[in-house]
Amino acid sequence: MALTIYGSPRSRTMRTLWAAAELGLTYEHVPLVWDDPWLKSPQFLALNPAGSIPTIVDDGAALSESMAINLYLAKMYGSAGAHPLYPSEGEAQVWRWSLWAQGHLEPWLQQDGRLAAVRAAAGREIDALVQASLSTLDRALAGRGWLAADHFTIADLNVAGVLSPSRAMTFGLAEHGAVEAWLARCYERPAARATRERFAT
Ligand SMILES: N[C@@H](CCC(=O)N[C@@H](CS)C(=O)NCC(=O)O)C(=O)O
Repeated sequence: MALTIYGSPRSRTMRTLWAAAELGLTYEHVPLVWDDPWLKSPQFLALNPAGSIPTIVDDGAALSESMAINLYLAKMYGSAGAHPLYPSEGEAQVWRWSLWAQGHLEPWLQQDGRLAAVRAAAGREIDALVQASLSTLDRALAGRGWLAADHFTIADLNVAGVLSPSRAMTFGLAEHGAVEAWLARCYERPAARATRERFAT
């Protein structure tokens, strides 16, 4: 296996770096930032026509989109063992929560500078959408430890990677106790701590 991960840890690439740590993968890291002109070079566009990060190349095959990358890595390298990151039982729930995170959480939380005007125009509407999604997550987590199985899986990582402690701090989780406790459990994991320390985020 020869894996290259393109993307700065101060981007959505952080969730892929965390997944790689959970899986114990070794990789070459190319920490391109979101506005690096090389992302729009013919060489990089051949890897990812969107010219965005994260992008990976694994044994010569390129893949982009953070959720797809994490699902691929987890399925390829994390399907075995007693508590697999990619569980065979619960696979559909892994897809469901990963897609939910990108469809129903990330659009309201992302801090993309180019969307500043859109966010300003939307005003408090976005707060209501964040709260509605957090209520969904809170209800799903009530009485259970993890989203897709009886142990931590890539579904938890993908949703927690979108939410993140720093984003959670901006709106608070006091009214969503199950989410607050689950997010703490996710980020207390050794691989999460090691990744954050390694990349100092
Ligand atoms: N849906 C994509 C979004 C990727 C994305 O927009 N990444 C940002 C950095 S976090 C980026 O590369 N922006 C530069 C651009 O799109 O030109 C994913 O989850 O990977």
